[in-house]
Amino acid sequence: MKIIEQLICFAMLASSTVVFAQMKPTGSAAKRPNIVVIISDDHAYQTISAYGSKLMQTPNIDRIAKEGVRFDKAYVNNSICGPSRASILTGKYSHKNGFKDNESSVFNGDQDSFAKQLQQGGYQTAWIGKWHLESKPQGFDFWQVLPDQGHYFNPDFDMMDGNKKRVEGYVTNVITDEAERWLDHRDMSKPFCLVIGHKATHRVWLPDTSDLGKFDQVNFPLPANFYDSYKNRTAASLQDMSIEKTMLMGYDLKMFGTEDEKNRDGGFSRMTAAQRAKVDAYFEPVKASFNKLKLQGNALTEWKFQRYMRDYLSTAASLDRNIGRTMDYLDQHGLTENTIVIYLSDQGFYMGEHGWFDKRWIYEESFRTPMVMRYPAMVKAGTVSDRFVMNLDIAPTLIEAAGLPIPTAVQGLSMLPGLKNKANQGREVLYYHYYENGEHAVSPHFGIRTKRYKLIRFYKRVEGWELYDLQSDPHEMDNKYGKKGYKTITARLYKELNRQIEQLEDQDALQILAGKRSTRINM
Ligand code: SGN
Ligand code: CA
Repeated sequence: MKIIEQLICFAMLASSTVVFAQMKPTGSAAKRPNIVVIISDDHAYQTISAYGSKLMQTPNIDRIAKEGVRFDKAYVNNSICGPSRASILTGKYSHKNGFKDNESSVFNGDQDSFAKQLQQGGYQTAWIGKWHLESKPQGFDFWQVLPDQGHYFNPDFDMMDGNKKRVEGYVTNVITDEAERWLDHRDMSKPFCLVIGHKATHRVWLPDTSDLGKFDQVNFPLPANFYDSYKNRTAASLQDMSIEKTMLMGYDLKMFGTEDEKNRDGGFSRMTAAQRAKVDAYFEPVKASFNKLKLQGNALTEWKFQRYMRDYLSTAASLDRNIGRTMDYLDQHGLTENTIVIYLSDQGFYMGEHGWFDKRWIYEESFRTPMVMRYPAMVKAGTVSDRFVMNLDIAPTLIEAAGLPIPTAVQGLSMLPGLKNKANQGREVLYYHYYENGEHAVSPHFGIRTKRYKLIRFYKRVEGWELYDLQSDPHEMDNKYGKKGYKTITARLYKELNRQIEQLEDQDALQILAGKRSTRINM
């Protein structure tokens, strides 16, 4: 080869190496992990045995934790479905991604998301199940989503081609089947990212027919603060989410007054005759014995609590079993080693604490969410992490795991550095902002949580501050705001709150704190 030819050849080789190096993800291209994110709805960590729950066994969620990591301090930025999902997708707080509440927000799908990043980076992407973001999914090669909240029996799906599809069966089984079908037919030449959005365990809790009666022999203990008087906590005293007053005998607990009323219920009217016969055969005798009891006052409230627990946990049993099916699928197809599996709920939920069901609050039960992750290539089996992680960390974690650069606009932090190096403690402070001001009457609020304290600013429905010392008062019953001895810590937390708000550029909160916005509404 002449010198000149050699030089040209070398230049070509060098330039192709450069191009390859640019395209090549930071991890090994061949080894880019597959990703399965399973997002449930309203699943309380208090009911998961991996988190020490004695209420029921959840062997499959526990398995993810045992083979990977259990995050004990996982939180959400805004404890309600649509906003949490929008933050999971974008890695940004609600004020940045625009989806602040379920009442009026529509997700702007034109914005960036982890799905788009992965898709552009060569992944095949899919979202199957509950979506609840009001606009069509973008960034997915395939999607098939429940319209709005979806139904437990014989769910309808919105399909990519604009059609609707109804699938007979119980929603958690059906979503798992549809996810498996997609996995079977995916493009095997690419790594994949599949999000499975379960409807369970959202209100109103309807178990699969095979799980009816599963907890009938159990008498569930009342949480210590079940009979909360909400002393010194105005917002808590004004909510509409108590088991006593808000939970309905018919709609929620299936103790319908008349057959007509039951037939009009959307969950019941869509059952097949065979499904309906099984469901009726279970609930009708419960109703007959309840009617004989003629309960009132606390006895009635406690009966409702027991029914709530039974229905909720039976619904969760199917969720856990189906998570197991997805794990088995990975095993059977040789995908276990190179697939990241993350299980989380869109937020936490009250199982009678403070007398409540539902979510929304910055208080621990709803602010915290269960989150477990398996990633054999990086995470040591049986890891327990008490770092502060958030729903908005999912996007940067997945982008980084795929070897792609994390866009600068992402506010969440990748969880990978903390998993690689225990000394990396991540964030010290969590920032939260809840906006909705309708159903369940929870006042909008924002605040911060440090390792020990929580400072909360309520606005709009209630004007006021709350301060908790989580060390001495883990159940957040004793509002210390304005109390003697708390001046210094309040000033320090107030400064930190301001710092978070400025750093995260939450203009609404900034104006409220600066007193530039009248937030009071007439009640
Ligand atoms: C529905 C429920 C509420 C629940 C919201 C938000 N009412 O409105 O209890 O808080 O969804 O849930 S229901 O009568 O429809 O059951 S979320 O999961 O979408 O955040
Ligand atoms: Ca939810």
